[in-house]
Amino acid sequence: MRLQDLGGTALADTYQKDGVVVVRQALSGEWLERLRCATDAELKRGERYFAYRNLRTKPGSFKDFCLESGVGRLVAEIGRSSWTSLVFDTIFVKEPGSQTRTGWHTDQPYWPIAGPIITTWIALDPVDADNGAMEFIRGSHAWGKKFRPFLTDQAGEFVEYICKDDPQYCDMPNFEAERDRYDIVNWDLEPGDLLAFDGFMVHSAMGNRTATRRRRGYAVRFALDRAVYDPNQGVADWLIDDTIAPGAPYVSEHFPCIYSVK
Ligand SMILES: O=C(O)CCC(=O)C(=O)O
Repeated sequence: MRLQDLGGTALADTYQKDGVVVVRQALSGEWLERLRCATDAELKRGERYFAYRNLRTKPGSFKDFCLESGVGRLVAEIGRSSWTSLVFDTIFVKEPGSQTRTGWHTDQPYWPIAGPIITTWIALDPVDADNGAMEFIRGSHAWGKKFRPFLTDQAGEFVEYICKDDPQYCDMPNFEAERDRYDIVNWDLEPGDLLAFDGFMVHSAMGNRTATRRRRGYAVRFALDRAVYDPNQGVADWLIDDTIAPGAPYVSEHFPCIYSVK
C-alpha cells in the first residue's frame, strides 16, 4: 500500500486542498476479505450503530490490518507527515432498509486531540447514493470552525448538543436544509476503495434505501505531525490518556506510532 502506486502526490495535493480524497483500490483482496469476515463476526454483538469501536485493540484482523497492511505509511504520505499514530477504529454498517442519515458533523471536536488527524474510511461493499454513500463539504476542513459535539439516537440522528456552554465550540448550521449553499461531494466506491478525510471535515452519510445491498465501512483514525494531546477539548473518554502530557504528540502505549520516516 504505497501512495506512489495508488495515485501519487496528486492525491496528497487534493487532500490538502479539499480535506478529502478517494484512493481507488487501496486494499488487496485478501485484506478486504479478512475485514469483511471480522466485521460480520463483530456485528453478531447486536450493538448500536456507533458502538463498534476500538476493534484494533484485540488480536485479530482489525489489529493486523492496522499494524501490518501499510495503511500507516499511506496515511503519512497523504498527509505529508513524518509519522502516524493509531487513534481508534470503528465499523459502520448500514444494512438494507436502514434509512437514517448519519447527521452532518465534524469528528475532531469530540476528541482530545489538536492538530492534524486523518480518517481512512474503507468500503467493504459497493457504495453509492442508494445504499449510504458518505458526503463531504469540500474545503470545510479549512473553515477554522469547531462545531459543538452532540448526542445522537441509536441510528445516528441528532438528539441534543453537549458542551452547551463551552465557548470554544459554535453551533452547526443546518447543512441538510441548505445544501445548495455548499460544495457537497460524494463518490461511488468499489470494495477496497478508501476515503481519507480531515478531522475537521464536515461530513454525513446517506441512509441505505435499498432492499438488498449492505453498506459496510471500516474507519480508522490516525494522528499525524503536530497532532497533540488536548484534554480541554472533546468528549470521547476512551481517548483520554494521562501518560501523554498536554501539548505533547498524541503517541503512547495505547495510541502507538505505527509509521515513522527513518
Ligand atoms: O459511515 C458512516 O455512516 C459515518 C462515518 C463517519 O461519520 C466517520 O467515519 O466519521
